[in-house]
Amino acid sequence: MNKDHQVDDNSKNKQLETFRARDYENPMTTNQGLKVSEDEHSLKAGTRGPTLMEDFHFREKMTHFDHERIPERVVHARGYAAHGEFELYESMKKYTKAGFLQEPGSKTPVFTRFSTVAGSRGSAETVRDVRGFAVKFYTEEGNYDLVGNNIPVFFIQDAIKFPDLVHAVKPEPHNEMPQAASAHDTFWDFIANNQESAHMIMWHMSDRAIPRSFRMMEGFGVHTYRFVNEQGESHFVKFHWKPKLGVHSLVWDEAQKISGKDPDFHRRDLWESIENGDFVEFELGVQLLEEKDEFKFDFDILDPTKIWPEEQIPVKIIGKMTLNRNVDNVFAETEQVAFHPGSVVPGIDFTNDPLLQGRLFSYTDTQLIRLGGPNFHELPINRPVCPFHNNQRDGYGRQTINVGQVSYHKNSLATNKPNTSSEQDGGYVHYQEKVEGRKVQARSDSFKDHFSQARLFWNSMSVPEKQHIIEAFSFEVGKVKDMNIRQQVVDMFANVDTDMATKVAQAVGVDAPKNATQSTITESSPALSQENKAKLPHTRKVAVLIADQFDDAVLEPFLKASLDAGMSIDIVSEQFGKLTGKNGATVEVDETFLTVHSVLYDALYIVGGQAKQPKKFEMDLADFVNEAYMHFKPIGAAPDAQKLLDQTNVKPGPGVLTDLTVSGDGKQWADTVAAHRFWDRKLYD
Ligand code: HDE
Repeated sequence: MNKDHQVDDNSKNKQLETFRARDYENPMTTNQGLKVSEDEHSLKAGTRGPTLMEDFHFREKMTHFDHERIPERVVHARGYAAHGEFELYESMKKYTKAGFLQEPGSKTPVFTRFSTVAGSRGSAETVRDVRGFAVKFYTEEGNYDLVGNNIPVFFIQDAIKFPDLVHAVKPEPHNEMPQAASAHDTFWDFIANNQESAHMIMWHMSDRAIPRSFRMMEGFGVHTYRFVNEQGESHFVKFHWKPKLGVHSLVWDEAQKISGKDPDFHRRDLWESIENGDFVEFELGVQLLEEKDEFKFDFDILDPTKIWPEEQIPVKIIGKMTLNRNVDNVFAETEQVAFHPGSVVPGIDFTNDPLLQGRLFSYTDTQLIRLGGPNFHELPINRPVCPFHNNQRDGYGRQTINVGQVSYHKNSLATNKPNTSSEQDGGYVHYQEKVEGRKVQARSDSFKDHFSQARLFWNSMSVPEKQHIIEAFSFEVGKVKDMNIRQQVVDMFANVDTDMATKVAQAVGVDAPKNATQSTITESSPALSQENKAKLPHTRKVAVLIADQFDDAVLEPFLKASLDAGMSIDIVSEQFGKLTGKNGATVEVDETFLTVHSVLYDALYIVGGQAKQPKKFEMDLADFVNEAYMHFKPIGAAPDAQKLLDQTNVKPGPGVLTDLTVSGDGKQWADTVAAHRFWDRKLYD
């Protein structure tokens, strides 16, 4: 590797430090550095007179304000990000020469932005949508961007259709509704008429599209990329991010209510975890395939609507990303970060996936309009940590002061500097894939099976997951006004599962599908079900519902055991202030029934207080508890709380721990909280 490119682990943090402006520690000046004497009153001709043009400070301040906004991202506008590091577990030398994948234990700074796709920048975060999962690795050989999603496949197979997909899912142009939602006519019209979307839609209707937290969802590179090693040998590779906390979701009713109660639910969750020191961990996995095996499967490995089933091609875990620092300024970092799948390093290369090929054009193009010109790579968050030199010059917002006479290649005046580097010296050389063919506007026949993997996904779901998919279809298609589109959707998904489509048809009031040819796939892939992922109590949010004269003998050990298990606790009551227990212990109220709601918590513990509570407390508590019960959440109730519990809809059964006193490590409670949802709870019996 080129020696000038070596940087240390903290390089990104150090680099950013030089750009941090601690304005709050300094006297106010204009942008020209002039100290300001007055910032409350504009310059006027007399206290009641007109404002004068001469007031340069007023004009500078107002002009800057008038230009504060930039265009939001055309997709993925609503996002949130954090800094961290990637640590390699195992050398990938055998497969790739990428510098950051050589030495076990080596660390690379990263910046990761999660996002929704369809909504605008101010939209709610818990909508049903794909989540973006974009990671920028600041490597010593330049920035490498792994720009992925939380779903491993995509809606379309060729990038030329992306504008159509996005136009269809965005709010309808004539009335700009609905915001951040796919439940409307144009989206489902697109789906029914572009059946390559079938597999993606199964994921989109599943619980994956309503994650509980950015910290609890998987990430996928989606496309097939290439690893290339020192010897020039290539392997196909797919990338996976596996969250340490397992994969968890909201329930749909809850997700919709959170959109109102806390539209910032996901960013708050990420921000608070990092502030609390609960750093966010994802392991990086790769699926590797030898070049000779390219045609071994019954799907085309270049088709982005297909997964490589993990049971056939195992995911090899090679490292871990830890997000451990929140941004200092959301605009400067999260909003101005510019990802690009074409930002690669030697050892990582592309394939002919037609979706990927189109993306390689789109991402630079979009930054030009969004970030106002060709110099966005100079913004602190986008700067590589290694030096960069070339003959590009000028343009809006240029920050580098290029010194010297020469800005062209080749030259003799500067001894041909900046000079190119050979492959041995770290120069990027494209993989010499042999390509031949006629120029055609067509798709390979091997891309034409749209339903086999959609059915593989369906077969892999647990009973509750299948039920959620049917309910999601019924909601989404039920919002479609055009009955003909409803019918087309039902007919399309009968190819995946006729019984599922028939249930949706009943729910949305159209005919059962006729002449369906359900896919004959009988296999399943257990890795696709969320039920089979890790379940931990760590960082689960628990609300303790409590009033004055509470049973302190019960509360203290409960709090200790829950905190020891890594849960986070909010004391919730009718109003803020201190509550006093029967034995004189006191507890401070964190939130009230007005400021929070059960949808914002993973589990409840009902402690109550003195025997008779005001009616309002009882009603607010019952509302809180009933909702959590409907959302299949763990509920514990202390012995004193039984009377309160009797006034709710809660029945003894799965995930309901009555007469609960926690002692020691509180294993039963911790296991119950870890389970997250109790789908076999009978709500209506
Ligand atoms: Fe993107 N996508 N995309 N996309 N995408 C953008 O780039 C595009 C696709 C993804 O947090 C845009 O900077 C095309 C697949 C993420 O800043 C834009 C196609 C996957 C983000 C763009 C796709 C993604 C974007 C908008 C079809 C998963 C947010 C703003 C060929 C593998 C990154 C921007 C962030 C953002 C184009 C499809 C992931 C317009 C043309 C497939 C995570 O350039």
